[in-house]
Amino acid sequence: MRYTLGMDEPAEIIAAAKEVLRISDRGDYTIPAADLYPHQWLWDSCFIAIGIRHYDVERAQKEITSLLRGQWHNGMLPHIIFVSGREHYRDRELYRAELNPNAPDKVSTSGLTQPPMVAEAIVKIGEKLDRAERRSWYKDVYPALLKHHLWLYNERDPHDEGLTLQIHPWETGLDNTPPWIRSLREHKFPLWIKIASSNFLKPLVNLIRRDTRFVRSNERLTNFETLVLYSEQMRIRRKAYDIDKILDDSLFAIEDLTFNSILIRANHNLKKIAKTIDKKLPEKLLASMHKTEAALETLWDEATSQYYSRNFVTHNLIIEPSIAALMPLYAGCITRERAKEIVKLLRDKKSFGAKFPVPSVPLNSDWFDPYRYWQGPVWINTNWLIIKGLERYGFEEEAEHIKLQTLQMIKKSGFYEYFSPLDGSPAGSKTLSWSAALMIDLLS
Ligand code: 9WN
Repeated sequence: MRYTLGMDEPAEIIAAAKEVLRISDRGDYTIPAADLYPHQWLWDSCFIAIGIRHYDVERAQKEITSLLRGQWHNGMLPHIIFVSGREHYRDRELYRAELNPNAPDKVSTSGLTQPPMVAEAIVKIGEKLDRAERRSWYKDVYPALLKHHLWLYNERDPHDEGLTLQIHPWETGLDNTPPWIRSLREHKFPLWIKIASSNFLKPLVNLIRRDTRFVRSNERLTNFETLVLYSEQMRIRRKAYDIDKILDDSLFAIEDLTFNSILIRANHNLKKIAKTIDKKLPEKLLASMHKTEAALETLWDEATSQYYSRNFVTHNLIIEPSIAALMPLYAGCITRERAKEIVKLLRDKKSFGAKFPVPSVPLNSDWFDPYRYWQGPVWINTNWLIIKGLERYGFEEEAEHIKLQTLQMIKKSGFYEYFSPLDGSPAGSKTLSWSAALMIDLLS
């Protein structure tokens, strides 16, 4: 297949990446992968637009405006907009977003969100437009973007601390990352989860799972993790996505480091957009944005010299290293001293300094597994975020190294979902749209 083998020159790789994106193109939006992810996802479409803008700006704009059609009346951007038709009835049923009066009327969506990458995608598209076009593009999307940021603070920062909280691992985009699975294990689970994830019932659960029909089970979440995430979603659905009710009896409410780092960048981009079109952001929002940057520092742990996510309920840091530790580089608001500490982790061969960087879990973690989803493999979107962060702080050499190794993995195997950090071998879906789109961006 042209898009998996024999790619050498950048032009060939770009052509192959475009082909992957063409296959998953559904008109105004792109699905992440036809096998595993047949709907439109929030941060996927943002990364996809960042790639597509290099050869079709208008289509990249559509990728974003099609996301905005899913916006809830309260401003939330949902993490999935479902395709219609009977085939995917079960996916829509899992959410039943219409239980909440804020759900949109014309499209079916999830009731959760995902990291706020939209502002970055809008600005990156803007870079490809002339001044007048850029202003008109920004004017078109500004009201929805502003509404989304207002929602993030109104609903997800109830104590006005500056950090937003996430109510489900799917909201962080790093589904089974060790800090979440550890936090979820502290939960009391319905007995059926214990029974259903026993070895005895494994064949039955495997039969129901859709993902393992396409990808080897050792590359996906365990049955226990899958069932726990599923049961958390059902609990949130029972509360009809009402945040007060959800927080009333929740142990899983996390101030996620990756999400909040991305929010900080997004805030900068929102300010840029507002300035370009002569809009004044509300004072309260500006104050919250300011607080977020200061609050990020409260996630630093002196004893281990790294940043972590925090449990919203107990206010304790979750001392469980993962790729999130590197994301404050992307936030761009930390001091150079802190940035140097992060780079130390990246260089450390026992930690994140793998032959093929950057593992989603440090190599010396008990959780590390080279092929298991967010518990070890290298993902192209997190590499992209880290590269951008390193460049911002002037660590050009480190950024270039990650870029080159990323290119090697893609050249050898194609646009897979993730790769082993030990030898670069591929895993997951064979054609993940953001792997293709972000490769275009890195090569352009
Ligand atoms: C649940 C689509 C999405 C990504 C996430 C990734 C995975 C979904 C899943 O796929 O999550 O949202 O079914 O596991 O973890 O980051 O946006 O590519």
